[in-house]
Amino acid sequence: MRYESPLDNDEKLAAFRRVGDYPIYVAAGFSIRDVRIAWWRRDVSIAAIELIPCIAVWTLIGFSLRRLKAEEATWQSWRGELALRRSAEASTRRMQRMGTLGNLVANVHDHRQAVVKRLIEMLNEAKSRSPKFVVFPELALTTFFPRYWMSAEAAIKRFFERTMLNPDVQPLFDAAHQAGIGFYLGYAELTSKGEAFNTAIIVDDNGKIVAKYRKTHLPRHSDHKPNAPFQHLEKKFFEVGNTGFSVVETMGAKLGMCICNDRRWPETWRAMSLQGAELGVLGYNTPSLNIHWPEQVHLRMHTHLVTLQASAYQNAMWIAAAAKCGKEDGFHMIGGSVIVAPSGEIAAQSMTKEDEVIFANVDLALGDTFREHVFNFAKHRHPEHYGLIVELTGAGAPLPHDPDALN
Ligand code: CDT
Repeated sequence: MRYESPLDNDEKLAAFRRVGDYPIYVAAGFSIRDVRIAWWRRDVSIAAIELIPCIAVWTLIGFSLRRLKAEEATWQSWRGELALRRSAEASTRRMQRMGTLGNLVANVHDHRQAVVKRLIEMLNEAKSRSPKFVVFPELALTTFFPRYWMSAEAAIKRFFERTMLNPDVQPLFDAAHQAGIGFYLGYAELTSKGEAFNTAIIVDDNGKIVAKYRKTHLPRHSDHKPNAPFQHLEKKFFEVGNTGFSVVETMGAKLGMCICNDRRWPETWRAMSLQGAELGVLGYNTPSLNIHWPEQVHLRMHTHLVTLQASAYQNAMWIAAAAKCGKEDGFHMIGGSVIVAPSGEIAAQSMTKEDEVIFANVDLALGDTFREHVFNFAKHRHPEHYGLIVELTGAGAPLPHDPDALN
C-alpha cells in the first residue's frame, strides 16, 4: 500500500506482517525513492555485468568484419593486379619487333665478305628500331646464280657454303648476337655428303643456329635455254629439300620457314599452321621478267602479294618476306618485301628498289584470335575430304559423284 508519510511528506510503501500466531500486525513504511534507488543500483550493476561481455563480443565481431572486408578488398585488388600483370606479360611475350631486310643486291663479282658487310650495315640500320628478329633474302650471300648457265661443279665451287658457320659469315653472327637480334638467312648449302640445297637457317639472339630449312619447291628448269634472256636453273643446281616445313619455337614465338617459290603453294603454309606456327619467314628472288611467257610485269608483284596475304589469313599467322630487288648483275627483280598480318593486311611494305629496311610490331596474339574462331582447325577442318591433296601430285580426273546425293 502506498501512502504519504505525515512525518516527512515522503511517499512510502507500507508493509504489514503478522506477529507469530497472534492476531497482531506490525507495519513498516519504506521510502519509495529508496526502494527505487536500491532497484536501480541492483539492475544497473546486473546490466553492467551482462553488458560488458556483450560489448566485448560485438566489438570483436565488428573488428573481425572490418578486417575481413579489408582483406577481401586487398585480395580483390591483388587478383586484379595479377590479371593485369599476366596480360601485360602475355602481350610482351607476344609482341615481337620484326625487321625485314629487303632489296639486297649481291652482284656476281661481289665477294662474300663484301656482301656480309652490307648485311651488317643493314642490320645496324635496323638496330635503331630495336627489332627482335630480322629476315634476310634467299641466297643472300651471293648473286642469284641460278640465272647463269654453268656446270654444277662451277656453281658449287663459287657459290655454295660448305659449313655454316664459316669465317666469312662469322661477323654477321657476331653483330646480330651483340645486338641481341635473331635472324633468318638464306644461302646455298653443300652438305658433307655432297648434296646441294637451297637452304635457310634461323639464328637466335644468342647467335645459335636453332633451325634449318631446305627448299622444297624448286621452280623452272634444269636444261639450258639459250634463247632466254637469263636462266632459272634451280632444278639443275639444287636437290629437293629433305627437311619438310618444320616449325621451331624460339625467342618467344613459333616460327615456320620456307624459301621463295614455296610461298606460292598453300601446302607450305598449311603444313606450318598445323604445327601452330605464329610467324612464317622467308627470303625470295623473283625476277621482274617471266622467261616462259609474256606475263605483265605488274602481275609479278600482284601474285606475290596476293599469295602472301591469302596465306597469312587462311593460316592465322604473320608472314615476313624479304626480297632481293632492283638490278642484280643487270637483271631486274621485283622487290616488294612485306610483313603481313593474320588479317591478310600488309603491316609494312618496301617502297623502293634499293636497300631498305621495313619494320612492323608483330602482335602474335592477333593470330590467336583467328586460330580460335574462323580458322579453329580442330573444330572446322575435315581431313576426310582432303585425301587428294596428299594422294596426288598432278591433277587427276574428277572423283566419281554419288548419284543418290543428287536426289
Ligand atoms: N627463287 C624463286 O623461287 N623464284 C621464283 C620465280 C618464279 S616466278 C613465278 C618465285 O616464285 O618467285
